[in-house]
Amino acid sequence: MASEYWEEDYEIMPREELLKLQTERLKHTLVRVYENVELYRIKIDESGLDPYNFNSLDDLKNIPFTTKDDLRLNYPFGMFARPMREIVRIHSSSGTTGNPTVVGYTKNDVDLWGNLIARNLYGAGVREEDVIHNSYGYGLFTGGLGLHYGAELLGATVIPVSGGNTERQLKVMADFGSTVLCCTPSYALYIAEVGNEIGIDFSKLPLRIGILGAEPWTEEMRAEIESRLSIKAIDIYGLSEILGPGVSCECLEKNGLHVAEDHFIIEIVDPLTGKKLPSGQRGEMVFTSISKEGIPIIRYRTRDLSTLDTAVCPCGRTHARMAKPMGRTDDMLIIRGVNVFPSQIEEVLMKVKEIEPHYLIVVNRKNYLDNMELWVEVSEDIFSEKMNELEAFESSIEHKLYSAIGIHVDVKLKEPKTIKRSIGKAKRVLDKRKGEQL
Ligand code: DLL
Repeated sequence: MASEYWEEDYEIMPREELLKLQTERLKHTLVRVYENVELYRIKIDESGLDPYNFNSLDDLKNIPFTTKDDLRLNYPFGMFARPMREIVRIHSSSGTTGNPTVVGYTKNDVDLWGNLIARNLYGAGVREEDVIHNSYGYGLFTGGLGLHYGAELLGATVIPVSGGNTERQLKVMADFGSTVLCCTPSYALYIAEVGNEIGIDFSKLPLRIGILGAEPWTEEMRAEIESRLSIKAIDIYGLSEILGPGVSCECLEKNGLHVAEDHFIIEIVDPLTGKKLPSGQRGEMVFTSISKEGIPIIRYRTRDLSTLDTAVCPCGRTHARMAKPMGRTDDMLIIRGVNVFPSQIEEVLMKVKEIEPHYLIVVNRKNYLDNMELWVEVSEDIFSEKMNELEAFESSIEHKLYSAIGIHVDVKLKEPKTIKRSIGKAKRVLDKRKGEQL
């Protein structure tokens, strides 16, 4: 019988051995960054650790965090640990303010990345026979090329369709027999919507798996995508500063994303104090890369919130599972003192069957008071049938939201297709308090 794992030796390695491997790899990484990256020489000196005599994972917590600002201040290549002649690829992630962050990969890094993506795809049930429809954007964004190399390494057929021109995507999908769709969850829904409009019955297509990520999505959104596209939807996570996609991914159990712990150390810290949280508690994920050469990163604060489970998964893999990341510390809205994450709203909305999975949260401040509107589309039928009951329908959703999050949200039902669709990461919040405009 063929193995269930892409790299059995590592994926089901007993945790004790895994921790030994992490210690060994971390030690090498610390020496490398100490000798080659000024910022890390300063941080490691500050911690009082001797990188040449490092032998306890527990000491990692003494090294100060790395933040997005560190990368920005060292823009573009100041944190590279290898000379440019060894860098074979550059990616970059644009922020809303200031310099983008820039990351560089050596040949070995590109190979490592491909291997991790192949591991993710294999764990999600993708095989050589599959035809991979890669709608993640190709370019400086890590999604397109990241998935591409891994899919090729696995031996599947890759269609590098990238994002946009959705009708053409659907033609390609139907004509070429795509079996695996890679894109953001919001784009997957848009593909489903356009497909329905042009009369495609997804249950008749060979499409069977979705490798979806790059933005938060709820379990309710997963159910919607699975039923509309007739696929099994798998969550993949990553960030360019650490690698790109492939830092973690769900297996077929769909119960947490396995972090590639043979290449990354994950810590969960209290976002306010920066202190490590007891196991199982929700906090900010902090990652350290222990195999990368181009731009190794020590204790990177992701701002993404999650919990960690180190119990062995029913699939047999021993790598810890992070819960679906449902928010970022900087996504959290504070509305009249109450903390709200967009994902909490999505969770409530997706349970209302008459509405479409397209919404926008609009936050404003009037007379010194914050208010939150929720624009949400209703389906074509409901809109024409229930015109005069719309108000009652709005208040019923307002009630549901109030009982879930404890604040009043002004629900505004919108006509079908009036909320902007996304081909990449969806924008769910318009914060007029910060001067944002439609
Ligand atoms: O989004 C890498 C990626 C590409 C991941 C394709 C998965 C698939 P960045 O553009 O640097 O990299 O954005 C990273 O996106 O810190 C999270 O806030 C968010 N994010 C990524 N994946 C997920 C996910 C890519 N599965 C930022 N669930 C991260 C929730 C996610 N949020």
